[in-house]
Amino acid sequence: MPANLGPDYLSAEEDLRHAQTPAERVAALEKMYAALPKHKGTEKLQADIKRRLSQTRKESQKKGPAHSAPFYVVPREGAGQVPLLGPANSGKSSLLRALTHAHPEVAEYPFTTRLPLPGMMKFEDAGIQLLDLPPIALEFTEPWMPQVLRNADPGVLVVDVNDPADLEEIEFIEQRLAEWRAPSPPLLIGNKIDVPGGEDNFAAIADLYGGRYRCLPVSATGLVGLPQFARAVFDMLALVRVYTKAPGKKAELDAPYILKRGATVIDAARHVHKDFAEHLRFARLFRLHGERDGLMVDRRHLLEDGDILEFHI
Ligand SMILES: Nc1nc2c(ncn2[C@@H]2O[C@H](COP(=O)(O)OP(=O)(O)O)[C@@H](O)[C@H]2O)c(=O)[nH]1
Ligand SMILES: [Mg+2]
Repeated sequence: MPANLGPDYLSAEEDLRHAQTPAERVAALEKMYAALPKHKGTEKLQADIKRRLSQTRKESQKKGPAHSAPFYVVPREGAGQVPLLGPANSGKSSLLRALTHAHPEVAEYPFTTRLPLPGMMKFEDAGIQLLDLPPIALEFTEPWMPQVLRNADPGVLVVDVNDPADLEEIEFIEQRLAEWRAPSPPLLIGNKIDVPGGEDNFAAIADLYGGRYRCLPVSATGLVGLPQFARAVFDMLALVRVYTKAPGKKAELDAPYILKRGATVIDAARHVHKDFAEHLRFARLFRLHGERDGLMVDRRHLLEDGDILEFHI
């Protein structure tokens, strides 16, 4: 190696050693090249850096780091995508089966299904996608799991109320989610309350975890608490359902527009039609059950679940 490499070159080389991403490597290599004295003695080195630069530039234009897990997404459908999280045998697949038309394998899961399985759960007139997953377990986690969870909405934690080991898993699962930068579940589902002693076990769990999670008792196979489950998941997603109506006509109640809580009249207008949003003067607000009939509201008015809007442009 030629002796006359200055401090700039050496510090750039140091940057390269610590670079975490292709973009950082490109930056370091560019600095090295710039700091390199250009003469006969460094020709080989110049060529070498140029070659690595062009290679790394190509890499940095690809999506994600070169050695990451294969890109895996479950296409979103409905008002939310809610993963079922929990240890093995807590009843995640049974819940999916009870609440959707999906047909997950029950009982043999840890060794059979290796992919997330979506199913559409009905909550009144809205559809919410549930994702059945293999357990988050100490021994093994699917490489695609972090990515799928990061792209999903917050999940629900499903435990078997009669299995004390499941409670120990809660900490472990939360830890993993934090490592993966995936959202923490706001809802704890205590499953299998049909088993003798199950209700008492659930009460004890709710005592213990009620401060941290909203806790809900269900029986996936006994079909107990399932409507409450659907409502709790809808609440967790913090959504509002909004309907529209043309002046002088009846409201269109077959399919709601679904927006995030906090959305306003103008957000709803944008959803419905670009022209409404651009030319909106005001809206009239109706409710499913008739109170506030036709109240005039402006574009900043905060929407509530069940609002019916009549746009005036
Ligand atoms: N008694 C009872 N058994 C259940 C209930 N839900 C699931 N199971 C049983 O628990 C076992 C594991 O269920 P599964 O849905 O495969 O759990 P997963 O591993 O979390 O997907 C199966 O034998 C189910 O039949 C429930 O609510 N009550
Ligand atoms: Mg399962």
